[in-house]
Amino acid sequence: MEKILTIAGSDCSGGAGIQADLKTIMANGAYGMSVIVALTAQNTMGVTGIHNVPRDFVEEQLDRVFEDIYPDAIKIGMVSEESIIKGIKDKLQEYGAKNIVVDPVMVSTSGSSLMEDSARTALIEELLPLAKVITPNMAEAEVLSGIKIDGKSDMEEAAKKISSFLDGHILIKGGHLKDSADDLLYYKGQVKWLKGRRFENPNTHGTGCTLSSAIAVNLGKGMEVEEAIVQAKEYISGAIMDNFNLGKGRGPLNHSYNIKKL
Ligand code: PXL
Repeated sequence: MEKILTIAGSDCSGGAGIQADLKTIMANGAYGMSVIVALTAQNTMGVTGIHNVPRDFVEEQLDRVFEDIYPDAIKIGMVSEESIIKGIKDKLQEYGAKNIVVDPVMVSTSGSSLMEDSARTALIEELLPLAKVITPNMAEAEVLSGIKIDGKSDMEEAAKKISSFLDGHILIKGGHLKDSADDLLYYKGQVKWLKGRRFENPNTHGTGCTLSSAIAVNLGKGMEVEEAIVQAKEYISGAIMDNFNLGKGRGPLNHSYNIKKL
């Protein structure tokens, strides 16, 4: 069984962050491990608090994972502080980590900021270069590229700009496009549009976490990047279409829709 590590923040309400990642990893048939870098106090209505884990302790967790159960792929999600980012980079380099997916989390689905401004440069300079795939949404792609995105051609421009930060693949998620929900996959100057379906379900808390974790599992299984993304989109579409409805705000997906009822 593939061993997948998520490095991310905890969402106590279970729909996003570490919790979404571990559920996704299990539902996709892999063994999940988690290095928690922050606790958040939140629910489907919003985030009220963030408590970061000190850099040393993030590094200590990474040491314990890598010295024992070496991950086949890694997903990095919310990392809100510059020092934590530097610690993660040092350790991933030390251990020669591979198949790294970076979800450059900046704002939650409910609209709360999940990254300190000072951490943005560190994310760009330290973490993006390690990634095989990065998965910004349109708002995150705007921040990373400095380009205002209104449509597909802006997405292509933004991806080109972002490609100066890494050799890996850039997946800009088009869920908020006006006339389609297609995602852009950009790699070494090549542009590919991946068809997306728009769902009426407003319950989308944790979709970014879920997609990036599913991609990591698929890379760990040895799939090529495009196939890993296409299959991950299939999984997430099923989890959204299940029309789960929990909480008073934008609710979570049903991560276990594909697992037989006991
Ligand atoms: O989906 C982005 C995200 C990542 N990590 C944590 C979150 C969220 C969104 O709410 O809470 C911990």
